[in-house]
Amino acid sequence: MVRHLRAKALNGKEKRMRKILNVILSIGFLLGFSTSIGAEIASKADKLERITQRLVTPPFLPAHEQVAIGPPKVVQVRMVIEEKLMKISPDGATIWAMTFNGSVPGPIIVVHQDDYVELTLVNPKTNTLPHNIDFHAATGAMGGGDLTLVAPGQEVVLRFKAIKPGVFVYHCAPGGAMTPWHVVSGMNGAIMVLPRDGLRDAEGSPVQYDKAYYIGEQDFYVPKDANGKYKEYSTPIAGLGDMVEVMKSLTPTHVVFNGAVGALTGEYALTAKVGDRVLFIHAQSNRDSRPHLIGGHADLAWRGGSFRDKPATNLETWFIEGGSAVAMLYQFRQPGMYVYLNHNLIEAILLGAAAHVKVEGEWNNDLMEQVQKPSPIKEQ
Ligand SMILES: [Cu+2]
Repeated sequence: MVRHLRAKALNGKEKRMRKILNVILSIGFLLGFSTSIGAEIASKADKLERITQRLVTPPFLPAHEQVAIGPPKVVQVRMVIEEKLMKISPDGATIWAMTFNGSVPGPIIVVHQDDYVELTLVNPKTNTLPHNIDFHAATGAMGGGDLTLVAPGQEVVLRFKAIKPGVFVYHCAPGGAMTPWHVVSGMNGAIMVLPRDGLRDAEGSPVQYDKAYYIGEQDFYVPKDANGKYKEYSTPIAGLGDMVEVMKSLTPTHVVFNGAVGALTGEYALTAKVGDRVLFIHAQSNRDSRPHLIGGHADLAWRGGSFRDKPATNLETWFIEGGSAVAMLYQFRQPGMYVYLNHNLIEAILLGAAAHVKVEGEWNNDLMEQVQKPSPIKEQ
């Protein structure tokens, strides 16, 4: 699966380049995007109960209630940014992944509408670049991006109120070409803001899920050398120029689920039992996608990710506008191996955007039966 390679030491030239880049970024960011705040209204968060949410590695979700218990809370989370060289495919391609908490995508946060998210964002001094976070679920200051830019060796605390229920992406957005570069280097994730009284179906009746999985779809743009071999770099910044050229072609070399080709297939398959209602949260921070479950359907799909809207029903394929997340609920009715993929089949099969769901249970011949095995054609 994902193999982490050891970073090579920075040489003197790269150290100087990094310092210059940091200075340019900081100045540009302050001049170009700083938020001017006039009179201020006090936050009501100080009076609320505080809880800590322990974030977990995708495709899993942190422990959470589907229906909120009690009044809104302040949900404290901590993310540590990690730059690391990751192998993303059996074809040998590697990328200097920029990660929240070490994974591509970053961990999913789960709260309820009107809760406050209080994030401590840590950029350890072992990193080489400034980073920040833009939450599509937040209101103001570039989604929090203006208030969270941290250089290596710094941490920052941002609190925002989750006023809209739905699934949303978050991503790093340090400004200029840094923003798409960080996003396609893996620096993105999702947050689910549940309605306080839980999800509702198309008729408005409460609906619960038995399991939930979080899939982060990632387009990668890995440069190749003159012989067509994937290039590997000693630091993230060393690959910037080459990678921007591949990015500008708008042709990804890899499109994967959860950080690497095969990260959710075979022994890493998602699992369910016949009868389970499984919520799939699927995010794409940069490009469009069109998820499909081979052999199943979307019983309910919250298009655009808004839980305030009625879900669509019984879809064969649903859509993700680049820069958003979508939630889909499906009750498995038949056992076996399902493929959950981006139904651009070239992206799914040739570039990597596919997952397996292994479902256990009793086969229902009423839904499907092989009436005759393959056999020689009979004379009519
Ligand atoms: Cu970043």
